[in-house]
Amino acid sequence: MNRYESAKEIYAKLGIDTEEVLNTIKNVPVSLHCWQGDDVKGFDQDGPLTGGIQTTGNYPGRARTPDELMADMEKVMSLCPGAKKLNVHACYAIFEDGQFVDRDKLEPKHFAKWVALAKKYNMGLDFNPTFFSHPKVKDGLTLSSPDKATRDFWIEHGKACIRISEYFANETGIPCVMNIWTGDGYKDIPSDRMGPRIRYKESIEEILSEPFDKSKVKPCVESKVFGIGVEAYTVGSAEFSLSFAAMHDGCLPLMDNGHYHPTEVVSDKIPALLAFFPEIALHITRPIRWDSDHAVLFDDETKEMAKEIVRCDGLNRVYMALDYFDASINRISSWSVGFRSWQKALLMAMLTPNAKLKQLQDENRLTELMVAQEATKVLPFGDVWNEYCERANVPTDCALYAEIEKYEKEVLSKRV
Ligand code: RNT
Ligand code: ZN
Repeated sequence: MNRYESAKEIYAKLGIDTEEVLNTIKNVPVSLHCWQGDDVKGFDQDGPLTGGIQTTGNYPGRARTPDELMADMEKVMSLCPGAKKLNVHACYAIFEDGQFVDRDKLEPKHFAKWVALAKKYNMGLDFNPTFFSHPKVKDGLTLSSPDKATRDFWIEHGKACIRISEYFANETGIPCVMNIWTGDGYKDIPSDRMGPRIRYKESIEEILSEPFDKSKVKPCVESKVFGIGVEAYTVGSAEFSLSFAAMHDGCLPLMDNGHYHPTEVVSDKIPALLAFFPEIALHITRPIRWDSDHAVLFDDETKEMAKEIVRCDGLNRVYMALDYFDASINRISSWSVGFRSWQKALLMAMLTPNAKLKQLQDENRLTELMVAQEATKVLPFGDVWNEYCERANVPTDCALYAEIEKYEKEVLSKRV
């Protein structure tokens, strides 16, 4: 008997059908972020990354053109099991023959190549207006700026992005999650905390007044506690974003697990939000001491977040997207280790006897619960993971690095 067959028997004794799990997980879409490949630069400007986010490192091989970025993403997809969506930022617009337009004038045609890539793999697309790295960010503010012309420019950008999101949904037949995040805030103590928030609220409301089909476009608001150079105050705080989503039908809250105080955990927030919202969205990242956006690993909190989604029967209610960017290591490795780690976390969550564990809690058999939860950690998970990789025709963990090294040698190292 091979290792998978033996693992299958062990899980079957716990009431878990590994075949059913393998058939389920491969169809759960996870959004793959294009911005890991080029250090969040985009194609529409040549300035620095702003908005309180930062990439560190200068590992060779950064994608410099749409073709390079798309080739890298195709490589990553070939290394990762599971269904994918493409997550694109507005700054990744592609202008043919130098026909540049500013962000308030973006049109679906500027993203036709992204649609073609998505269609090639039967994937959906997610979208993000880009409210950073642009000369019209005035004094660190966009949608919450006291300057009306600045707000209006960014509102027009948001509306253009709704139209593009709907185009993505129409082209692919898959709903498009459109996430609104701004780095708006102040480095030091502000004298008015409410004014910017009222303006932010009204600006997002104006964006959402653009007509769209709620079954096709899923607008989200992402909160954040602080950014680099934006330490004292962020306009889109947790309370702001959660309240906004709660008060606006069809708008989803988006939680990024790098955006909270370090002892807060998004795993605990997932069931709290699912008790109220029909749908929520996540940015999955790995913060070390701050929102450092390291590649996601198969670590405790990653496992815990996936467990909550599965336990809450939330696979159809939680839009999952990766969001991190490490420029200090091979970017293909960062992308694929992160995607694979989230796949592992989902798989492990599905291979957990959740109903039995819940029963122990409800019967207050808490000693037994602790022992049982520890026992699940050493089940032969790795054998099912390897089987998943083999069936998906992607490398197992031990074979991954050789593939990455080969691509670095043949492709990335030539980018000088
Ligand atoms: C920044 C937010 C935001 C960005 C992307 C590029 O802290 O997490 O989601 O990372 O939109
Ligand atoms: Zn994020």
